[in-house]
Amino acid sequence: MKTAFITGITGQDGSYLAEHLLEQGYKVVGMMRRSATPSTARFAAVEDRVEIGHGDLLDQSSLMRLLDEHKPDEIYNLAAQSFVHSSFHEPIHTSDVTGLGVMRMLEAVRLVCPKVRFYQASSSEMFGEVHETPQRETTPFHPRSPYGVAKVYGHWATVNYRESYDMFACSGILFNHESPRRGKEFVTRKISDHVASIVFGEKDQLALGNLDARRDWGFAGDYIRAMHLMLLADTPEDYVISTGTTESVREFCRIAFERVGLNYEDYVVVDPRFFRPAEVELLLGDAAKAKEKLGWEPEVDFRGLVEMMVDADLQTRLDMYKEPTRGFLPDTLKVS
Ligand code: NAP
Ligand code: F7E
Repeated sequence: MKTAFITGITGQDGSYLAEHLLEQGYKVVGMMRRSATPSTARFAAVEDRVEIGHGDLLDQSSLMRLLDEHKPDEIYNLAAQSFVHSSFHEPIHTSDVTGLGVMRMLEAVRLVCPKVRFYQASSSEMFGEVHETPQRETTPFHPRSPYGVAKVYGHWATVNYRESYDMFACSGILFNHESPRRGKEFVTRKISDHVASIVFGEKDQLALGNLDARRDWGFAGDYIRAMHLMLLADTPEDYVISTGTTESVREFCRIAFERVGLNYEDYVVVDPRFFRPAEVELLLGDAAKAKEKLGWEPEVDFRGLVEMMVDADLQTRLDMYKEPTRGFLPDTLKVS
């Protein structure tokens, strides 16, 4: 039985990846950092099948101890301070975790288990102020936030360790991917959660920042399959993972409110607090290499993603309130 070691197991991607790898017959070890209120909610469905090891990307010795203890075949480095907006408020912390944390993982691998297959969670935020559209593996980087800068560092550290030490190290340049398990600070989940709150009378409006920003949004459940495929390939390479479509925040709002028979213009207000010092205006990925070499393709389209997220947040409220106070509910929801 192969062992997979996942950092960031409590996050959105960590939970989907753990489920996927367990289905594929892996033993899964997840790294969790100490917290006053530890949260295993996202991977609750498989909690009793995941082994937890305590460690932190800020603590080199914990990483080395865990790799030595568990001797994994594959490592997925998903842990990061991943919220771009916060990276402007906590640039040093973000650099330490999201940038230097990758180097700590790579050093732990080099010293403890150099034959392991290593995946680094790189990001389309590295393209930032884009130099070409669509963005592909060869597009130059121009990050627009401390988060993006830190991810560029982690990306090149991964490439460098592959070239210097012949390690099987891959960097997945993933475009935005979302799900009902997305944190509520990210715009997609903020919108779906507010739609449900508005329908059930908890809130009357939704305050957002830049409605014209465009993203290539996919479903997290599709994207974690690509991570696994990268580590199963014959050679370690870097891949763009994206849907090849781009939509605005405004369009996400329009479809989300339409799902419950409401007009987003009646509820969305623009609040300057949610603007960033520098913005990434447009992202659109070209995942042709992943399709050709890994056979990877996304299964959920943009509308399917929006409706999945809105429905999940409605379902949670429906279980509490039974009746909506505004709009209507999709037929597929179930009253318990
Ligand atoms: P997420 O939900 O924010 O999860 C981040 C994870 O990192 C959490 O488990 C968090 O643990 C952990 N973490 C944070 N600081 C840590 C530290 N010092 N030591 C150990 N663990 C730490 O992120 P995600 O959406 O699943 O994304 C997974 C990875 O892909 C991240 O590296 C992200 O930057 C990258 N990425 C995401 C996207 C996307 O659209 N989702 C796109 C491209 C790349 P706590 O629960 O303790 O906070
Ligand atoms: O913002 C705009 C905001 O915070 C998307 C992370 O997973 O994907 C994510 O980073 C867009 C931006 O994600 C609000 O200005 C408008 O243009 O959902 P987001 P992100 O910054 O794209 C990349 C690929 C990652 O790697 C990151 O880890 O939406 N926007 N109004 C807003 N954004 C937020 N959060 N809140 C608003 O009210």
